Amino acid sequence: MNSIQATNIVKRHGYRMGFDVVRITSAEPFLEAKKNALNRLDSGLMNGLSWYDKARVIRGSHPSKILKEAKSIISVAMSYKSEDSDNQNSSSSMHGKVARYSWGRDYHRVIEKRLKQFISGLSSELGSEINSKIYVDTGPMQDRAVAQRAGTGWYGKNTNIITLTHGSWVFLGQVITDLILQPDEPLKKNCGTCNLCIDKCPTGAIVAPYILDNTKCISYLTIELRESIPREMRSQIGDWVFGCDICQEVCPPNIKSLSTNEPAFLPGKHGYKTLDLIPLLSLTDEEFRDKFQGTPIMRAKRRGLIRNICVALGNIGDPDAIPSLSLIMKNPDSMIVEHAAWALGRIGGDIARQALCAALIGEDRKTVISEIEMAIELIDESADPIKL
Ligand code: B12
Repeated sequence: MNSIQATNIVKRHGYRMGFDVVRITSAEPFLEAKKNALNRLDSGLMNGLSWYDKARVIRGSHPSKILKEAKSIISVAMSYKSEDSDNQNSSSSMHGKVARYSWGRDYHRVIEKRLKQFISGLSSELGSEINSKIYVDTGPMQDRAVAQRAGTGWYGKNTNIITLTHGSWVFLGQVITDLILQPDEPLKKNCGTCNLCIDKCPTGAIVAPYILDNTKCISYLTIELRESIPREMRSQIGDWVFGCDICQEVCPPNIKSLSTNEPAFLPGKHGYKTLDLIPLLSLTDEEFRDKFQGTPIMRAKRRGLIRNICVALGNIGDPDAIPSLSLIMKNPDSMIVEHAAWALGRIGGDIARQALCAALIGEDRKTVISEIEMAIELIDESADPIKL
């Protein structure tokens, strides 16, 4: 069988397995992506992700370091865009938004499993064992660089890969193989003069076209960051409690993009589109696991999610949140208490102030005291008629 026939079989089989885009690139090193990623690291724009280091970038830019006999890479994209069905079941305003990629089941597991089935089916069709390495954000490979070179999509200015059919609402995966296949060309498309993602990012995280400052991205702040969210960023996070989609929601190619056919990514059954915030504040570790097992939300961990919920409640500003936030002020975890204090300060009013003052009694953690004092100050400032 020649490489053209093998390529046709690979693509046909890939589409049959439910992937929305299936393209091929060579296993040559990704030198441009390596340079860009190393620059990003050097400039501190990937700070906060300790696992994203130089060694990882170098390894992920050289497929032959991962699979010695690598010849081709099969790049796949799978849509996670569902129709905007609403799974809110309460009329309260105290809901937080969850990024679309986590409305369903954890994509790493779903796509990795599908790619394994794809490879085993392909081996049978081609009549020979395939040497392969599979990645779906599961290792050092630069998933977007592979997708760009294979023509699976083009780099948007928000750094996301945008496909022709399904926009950027796609997960990316790839199989590095020893198969000799016909490589596709990169797409001849770009974002032109559109800067909507840059203009609409509330934290200014897209510091220049194609360059994201990880430390400012709401997705990083609400998912990856394990510590306190910097004070100056909190008010810009709005009601996002896990990830953020603003730079994709405003992106024109996403508006008419096709929806997913994959039931695992539909909301309601496995995951959540929005979260009813108040009940989550009192979740135990076990309850957290029961509710979010198998969804990407597990990554934030319970304490990260509670921290994010406090921030969202502060931004929503509904005084009905005060009793639950006051209870959280007794939490032994100072990070959580700091964010609850901040939220009470933002909501303001006498009852919030009383809760903050009560929490000061017997409190000896410096960071907590300082956060409570700032929150009280904020309430006093907004109540001071001279400063109004
Ligand atoms: C680290 C990481 C993050 C970090 C940092 C994001 C970032 N932009 O780097 C955080 C936690 C913030 C994050 C957020 C999100 N992530 Co993420 N993340 C990753 C991860 C693990 C590595 C990405 C990476 O290497 N970044 C380093 C920088 C240097 O690479 P880059 O952003 O791709 O930048 C390239 C371009 O800037 C380009 N470039 C530079 N200059 C120029 C100039 C021109 C003219 C051009 C054309 C290109 C160009 O070169 C760079 C290197 O290739 C990948 C999985 C993986 N293993 O690859 C998923 C991945 C990128 N994430 C993904 C998703 C879904 C998200 C979110 C949408 C989730 C959400 N809704 O909250 C957001 C999107 C935020 C955003 N605008 O990027 C998907 C993206 C799918 C897609 N369509 O692109 C990936 C590919 C996972 C997957 N396998 O599906 N993520």
